[in-house]
Amino acid sequence: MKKILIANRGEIALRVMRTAKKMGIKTVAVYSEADRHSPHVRFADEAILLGPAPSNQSYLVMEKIIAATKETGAEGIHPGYGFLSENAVFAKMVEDAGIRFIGPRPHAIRVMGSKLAAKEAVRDYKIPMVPGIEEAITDVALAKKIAQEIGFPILIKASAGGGGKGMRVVENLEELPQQMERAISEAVSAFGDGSVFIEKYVTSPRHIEIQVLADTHGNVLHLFERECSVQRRHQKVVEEAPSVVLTPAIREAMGEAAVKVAKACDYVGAGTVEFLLDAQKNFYFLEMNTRLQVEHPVTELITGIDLVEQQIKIARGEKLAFKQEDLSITGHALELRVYAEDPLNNFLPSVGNLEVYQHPVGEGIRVDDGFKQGMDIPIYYDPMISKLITYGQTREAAIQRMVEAINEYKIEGVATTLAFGKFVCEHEAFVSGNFDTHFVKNYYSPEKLEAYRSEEIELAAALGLKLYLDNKEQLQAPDTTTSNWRKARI
Ligand code: MV4
Repeated sequence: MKKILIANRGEIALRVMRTAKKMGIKTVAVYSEADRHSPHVRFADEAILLGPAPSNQSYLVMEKIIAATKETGAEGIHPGYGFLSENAVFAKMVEDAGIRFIGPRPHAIRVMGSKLAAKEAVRDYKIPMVPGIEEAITDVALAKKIAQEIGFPILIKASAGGGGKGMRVVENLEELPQQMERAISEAVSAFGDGSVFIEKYVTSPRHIEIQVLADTHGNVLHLFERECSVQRRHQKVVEEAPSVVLTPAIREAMGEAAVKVAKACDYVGAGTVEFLLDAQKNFYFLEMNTRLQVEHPVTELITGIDLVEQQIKIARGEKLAFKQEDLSITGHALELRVYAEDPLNNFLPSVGNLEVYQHPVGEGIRVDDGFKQGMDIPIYYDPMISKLITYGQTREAAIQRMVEAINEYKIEGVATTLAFGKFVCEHEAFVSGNFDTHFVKNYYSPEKLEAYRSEEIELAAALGLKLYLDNKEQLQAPDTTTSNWRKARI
């Protein structure tokens, strides 16, 4: 592959192009009318306009992307995340057009796109799963019987689900019929597929995912875990690697389970296997994401492996150049997603002009972004401004770098989640590592953020005063007879 097209925008398009350039591969950007002046368009060797700003007229139009690939002579398509990245129809269309899809085969995307199909695919692989059923259910009487067998609380989940849609916790028999009806109708309207199933509800889990890489020669490896428990309404806030709670034994067992899941669907490329970890440290397979994830940089920092480079090499048909034994974890990495959203106003998107935008730079700091100062943040797409990734030898060092780096951002023109991110990173529960998927719900409120910020201002003022008082003596009447330097030597 000498030239690839990146079917995406923003930070991930840029991030993919950077690695392509490093590998000597030419890049083709695609863009919508809202993105004419975006960095990903400028960075690419060539760029093709897709159409109007709404993604269903640009980034989601499969035929236009295939046409742009043919027109420019690109030999592969990298889909990034979101948009068409987990669309099996698109992956098939790309293949049929004689273009390499830099990602898994349509079969793996299709199987993992359905939770029930995924359960069926891994059935013979002895993967730990939450107690529950493996077929869609419509009959309320049968659902009641199953719920009683499993024991309340139960969770009704949509097979086609994602982002928590079509998911309902049921505490007792009485509320089951209504909740089931709601889950089904939500699933029908969101996915056009009303298939739901039942699982035991794991009440306070941690969300831990394993990065996998699989080549076309049957080699499958894992690159350890990412801890993604800190999320807000199924939107991840802070991700880290490694997780503070995994012992080497659990890590190995989860890694092996993830490799089996990948094998069960003939996976090729970079993928992520999601698990729940309960309070007793039992883990259960949830689902597999068949794309490069937003939070992949934390894995890159602790393993030293460029995941996009691996994706491209795998798509070229190369064998993985390392074995499981060659991989190890060095240091600790955190990622904070910085959004143009107002944490004091229910995280309402705060689109507008990035009048001032300066991000931190320095050792142990990586910023993946797709904006420049002066640009507008369009209303049409995800309002993520940048990903702030920090690295340190220890978790404490990575957290400290994160807090310092947050302080170094200068953003004006839109509200951001930076202060919320700092609140999280300095929270006792986060620092101690003792948290689960309910972190934000349990510990965050706009009032707490306000209190935290005024405390911070008071602390800064007190520190300023102390410094002033400490230095006052020296700052006062200059001693003309003996310099301080001379005094220090005496
Ligand atoms: C669960 C669960 C508890 N018990 N399944 C949320 C989205 C989808 N990927 C699966 N999800 C969950 N499945 C059982 N049996 C709790 C969640 C869940 C969750 C999982 C990971 C990260 C954040 C979450 C927030 C709420 C619920």
